[in-house]
Amino acid sequence: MTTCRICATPIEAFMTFGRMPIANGFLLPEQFRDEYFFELAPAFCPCCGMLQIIDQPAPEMMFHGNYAFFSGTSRYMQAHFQRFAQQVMDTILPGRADPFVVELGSNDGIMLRNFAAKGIRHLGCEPSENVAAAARAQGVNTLCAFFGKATAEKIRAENGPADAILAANVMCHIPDIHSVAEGFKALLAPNGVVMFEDPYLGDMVTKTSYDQIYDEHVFVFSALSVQNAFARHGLELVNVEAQVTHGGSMRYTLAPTGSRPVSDAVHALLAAERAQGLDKAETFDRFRANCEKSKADLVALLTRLKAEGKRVVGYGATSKSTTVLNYTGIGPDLIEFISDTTPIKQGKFTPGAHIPVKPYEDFTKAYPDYALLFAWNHKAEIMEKEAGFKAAGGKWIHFVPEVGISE
Ligand code: DWN
Repeated sequence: MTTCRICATPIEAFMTFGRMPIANGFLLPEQFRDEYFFELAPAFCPCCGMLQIIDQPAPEMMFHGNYAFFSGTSRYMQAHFQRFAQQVMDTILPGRADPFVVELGSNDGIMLRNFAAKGIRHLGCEPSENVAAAARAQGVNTLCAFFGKATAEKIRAENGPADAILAANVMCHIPDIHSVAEGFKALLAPNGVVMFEDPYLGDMVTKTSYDQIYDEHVFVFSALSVQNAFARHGLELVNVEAQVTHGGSMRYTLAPTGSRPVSDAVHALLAAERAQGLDKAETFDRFRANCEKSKADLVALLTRLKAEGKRVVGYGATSKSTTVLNYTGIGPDLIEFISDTTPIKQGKFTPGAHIPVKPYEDFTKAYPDYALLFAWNHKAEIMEKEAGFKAAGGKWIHFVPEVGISE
């Protein structure tokens, strides 16, 4: 029997997306034969409200020296993390002598470089060596390690307590939240805070953005589940701030229980989540039905376009697209290639579906009739730069919040 990773209550999957490969496991033809698959099945814990996947591949299979996702590929995300860092500098660090900031999963240093530029003591803790090296090359102090209690104690012994511990799109990747929470307690200064943001369950349910569920995302958080997960470790949810990034995210602030007032925003969001049914299993039965409809609609649309002789390519070989492609069974027969600006993905094939990934220039040099926007969370940035595609008569296919074609 499977039990909840947070509260050990027995849980069951409410649906399965079927056999899934490693979401960022872009590969070459000679690797197809040995490709790894696991069953991707989400479950909701009726006791603590945590949405989680039943099985997750070992961390070393997902995060390693060839990790394919570099945060700095989006200009909008660079600006977002500059604002996040500035918020910490303006609201948390003032009045502290020689403050120290730690970031979990600091990737290529997209956030910490803002602290480095101001001469603020900082340390990134990043398990994938290649992205950690990219951060160091930009002057961002980076330790190549998974974060947990032992790592936190080592960091504290060498640097002293942290005034702010940050994480963006990282906490939802870590199955052992309890070890991370103990790490926070070991490392945090008594008046320090933890601030982290991740894709938000409320948005995922509203938009049927089932592609947020893949191997790396072991959890999809709500305020209810975050509050429950950390309260047992003496950490209180004291603030929440909605973010537009990654298709709808939430920034959570935790502090040692009783050390800071709980904001009105926390009370309001908890009430809104209960009203939305994020504390009820039935909500996820409806979500499953919406996923099935989205799948059928997307397959029908692409099949029709193929029958009409149209060229369709994908835009953005996201991790999320691995769930979409493998759940729907869409392959190279329906999508000619996926264009992506990340060099490490180019010339390879998408996990499981084996659609070629080509450089961005392949998209612009011969525009297709239709582009399926896998990187839908970057829509504003992409639309800004793709006026030429539209002017050439190209059309966008979207699948969030529902399947359709935009002129
Ligand atoms: O949590 C995670 C999020 C933050 O990042 C990770 N588990 C992995 C990753 O997820 P993702 O791959 O779904 O993230 P993105 O940011 O949606 O990926 C965008 C992809 O699209 C990248 O491969 C870069 C590419 N891209 C592009 O080709 N042209 C992106 C933009 C903005 C563009 O203009």
